[in-house]
Amino acid sequence: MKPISRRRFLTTAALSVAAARLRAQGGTVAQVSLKVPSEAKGPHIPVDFVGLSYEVQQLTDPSFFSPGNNGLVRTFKELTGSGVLRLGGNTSEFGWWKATASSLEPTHPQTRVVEGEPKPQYYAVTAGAVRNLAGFLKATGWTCLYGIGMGTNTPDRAAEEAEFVSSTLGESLQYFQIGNEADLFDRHLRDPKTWSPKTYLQEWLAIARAVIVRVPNAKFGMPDVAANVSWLTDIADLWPSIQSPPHVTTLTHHYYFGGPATNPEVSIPNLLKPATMAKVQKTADVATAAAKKMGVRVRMTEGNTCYRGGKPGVSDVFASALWAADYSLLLASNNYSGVNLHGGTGKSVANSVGGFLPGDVMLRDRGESDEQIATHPHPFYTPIGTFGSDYVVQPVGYGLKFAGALSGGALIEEDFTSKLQATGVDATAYAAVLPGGHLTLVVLNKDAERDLELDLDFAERAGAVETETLRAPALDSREAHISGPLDAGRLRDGKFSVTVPRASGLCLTTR
Ligand code: BDP
Repeated sequence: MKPISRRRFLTTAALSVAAARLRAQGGTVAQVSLKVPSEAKGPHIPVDFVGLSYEVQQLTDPSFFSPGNNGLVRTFKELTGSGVLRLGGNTSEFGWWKATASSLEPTHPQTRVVEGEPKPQYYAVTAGAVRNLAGFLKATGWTCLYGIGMGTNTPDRAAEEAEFVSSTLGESLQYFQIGNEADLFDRHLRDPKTWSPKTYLQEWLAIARAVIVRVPNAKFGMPDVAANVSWLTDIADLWPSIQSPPHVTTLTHHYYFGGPATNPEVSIPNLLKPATMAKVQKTADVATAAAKKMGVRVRMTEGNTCYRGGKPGVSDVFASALWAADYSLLLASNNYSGVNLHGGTGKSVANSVGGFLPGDVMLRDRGESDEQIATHPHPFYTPIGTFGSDYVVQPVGYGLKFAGALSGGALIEEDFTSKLQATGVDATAYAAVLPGGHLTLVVLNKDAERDLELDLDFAERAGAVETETLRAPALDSREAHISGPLDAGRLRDGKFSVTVPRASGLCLTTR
């Protein structure tokens, strides 16, 4: 028998104590051996994979996305030094380009008032707000996907706005998006009898062509559907029939796990269970096939745990951090160019969903006082919470940041997740080789009860091991912490053993 090394003995001893303690608490431990090859044959994750999504309404306060808004600049940089800010949301359909102080608001939008959709009220976007946005992007190192409305816009107004935005944002502008969730326009903005991917495409082309007249090198992402990814398939099928098509770089869709807050299906166990990610995989299969057909990238441009502003106790707790990390990395492994989780100020999102957040009604019904309600982030799902003049990264934001550890890397094509889940543990794992050659493995143990003891085999690799953890006292704690990187020792014959406690994430790097 091979003699057990002192380190291995100490680690094993410590683990047995931990395991015994856990068993005493009613928890269980699963032991899994994983081989982690060094060859990265999977998709390359862009350095700027991680992104956020905000409402266009946010631009009505030009001091928000501004280089002088130091707290927000700092918090964006805390999430990632190179992210992508997407501006859109339901309020983008009601944003109007106010070119000069004397520009007149368009006549009142003719829409049907529907619960959960924005009220017919316009939001002015001014040159000052766009100039400040340019400064904000420079200060943060982020780029922008800029949303121009379609629902109540005209090709002329859209083109005028695009011209100013393009010249002002310069290199910080990745592309324009025209219209938000057009697959839902039949609810309140268009005639359900005639609205379809085909009629959408006609309207979209009229605006895109008007934009190209003023911005000849304009790039676009589309169709930004809410959920119906079959629109991507339809568009990819229709695309070859378009003469001199505009330069579309990305097919886009949104994703909300469920909603609204009153829906009992929106729960921590449902959010974290493997079946949830199996559904995400199905959507990704449809979206990536359409993108491949069109020869473009695919991106999830707006999403989160629970639509209509999120659900307290699910969207604003640690479970959402594990969900965000897992969701983002699953999309990365499907070759998505990025993910933008939606958030912003409470007012902007309340405006986007008809004036109030169902989660607030829920808390009031439960007897929470206004002071208690104010301690929750608004909207409940926002990655960055606004509390007065303070900006605070929320659990879902920490999950996104944690997933960002693999940005810039090339994924190792190995189905670690199936091996982990074969033991009955609700855990997933992704590994990538990063520029510089080091290998990083992210393990997300979403299981509420079982710890994971991992015996990792990095084959012929040698070197030091560093670990970082994503943790909180419990899945329903309104907090999340990333600690590390800590020096965790060295690989021995390419091997390393480590425990990933239930409800936690581990990011392990071998250098
Ligand atoms: C999306 C909308 C966005 C909303 C969000 C929500 O695009 O404007 O804020 O849902 O319901 O569908 O929370």
